[in-house]
Amino acid sequence: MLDVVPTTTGVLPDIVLQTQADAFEFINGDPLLASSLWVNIALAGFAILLFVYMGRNIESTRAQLVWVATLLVPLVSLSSYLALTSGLTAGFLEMPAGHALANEQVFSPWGRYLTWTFSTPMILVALGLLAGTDRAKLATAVTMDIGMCVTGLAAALTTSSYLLRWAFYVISCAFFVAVLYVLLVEWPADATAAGTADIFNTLKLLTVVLWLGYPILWALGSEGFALLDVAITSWGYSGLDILAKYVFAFLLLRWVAANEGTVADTTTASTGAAPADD
Ligand code: RET
Repeated sequence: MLDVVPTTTGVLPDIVLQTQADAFEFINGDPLLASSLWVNIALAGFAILLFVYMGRNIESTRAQLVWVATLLVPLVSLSSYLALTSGLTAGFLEMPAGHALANEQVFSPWGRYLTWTFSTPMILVALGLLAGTDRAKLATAVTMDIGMCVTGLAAALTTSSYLLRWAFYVISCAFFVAVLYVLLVEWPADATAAGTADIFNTLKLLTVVLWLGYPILWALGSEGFALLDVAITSWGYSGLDILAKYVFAFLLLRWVAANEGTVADTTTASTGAAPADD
């Protein structure tokens, strides 16, 4: 539905796309954009069934915890992509002066940044448990990660000032640096002590390389310098999601299912105590 809105500046178009149904029609009327979302809905559904099956015989508390955290990744993803496709968490924002698309109604899939707040901590919980880390480092990684996602959401939603959009972006990057520090410096040492270094280092590399793609894409996409169009940006995120979520989770679960004893015996880094049921 198109709404007529009064404008005082004369700069804004008189007809503005703004309802949930408008977002739904915009998305599903563009096959490239729509497929970037529907492919992930299908993959998330498949991953949920596969991961439930892969974890069916896992018995120890710690390995079950890794499994549940991993399973939550496609569960959140399914909800996230359904919310985007329906137009519930996507809309149109008027970009501020200074932005390449200033004064235009730009499609914004802001729900992505919102739902990363729930999915990325699960990835970190699974990795931290695999590395046998302690609660302080786990809490640091998770809270810094949530800070990264929420300020990323703020960067995407700020329409009053171009400068402030980038200020939120820089703050989000600062949170990201803290996450990278834990992943690259703290947890590898913990994983070596826990006897999970091989799989941890593979997953760490996958995670760090893929996660670095997200801020780059944000900067190049329609939210940032607008060098890439909306559908290409969306496919960029969807492609990164497929690797950073489903491929990552599959490799992790396959290893956990085959090496449950190692995960169950993992000792907490700081205390040397077996943490399985703490
Ligand atoms: C944003 C923009 C602001 C600066 C930074 C970002 C980083 C995002 C990352 C997202 C990872 C998402 C994953 C989702 C899986 O469900 C918010 C793009 C640093 C790293 C792995």
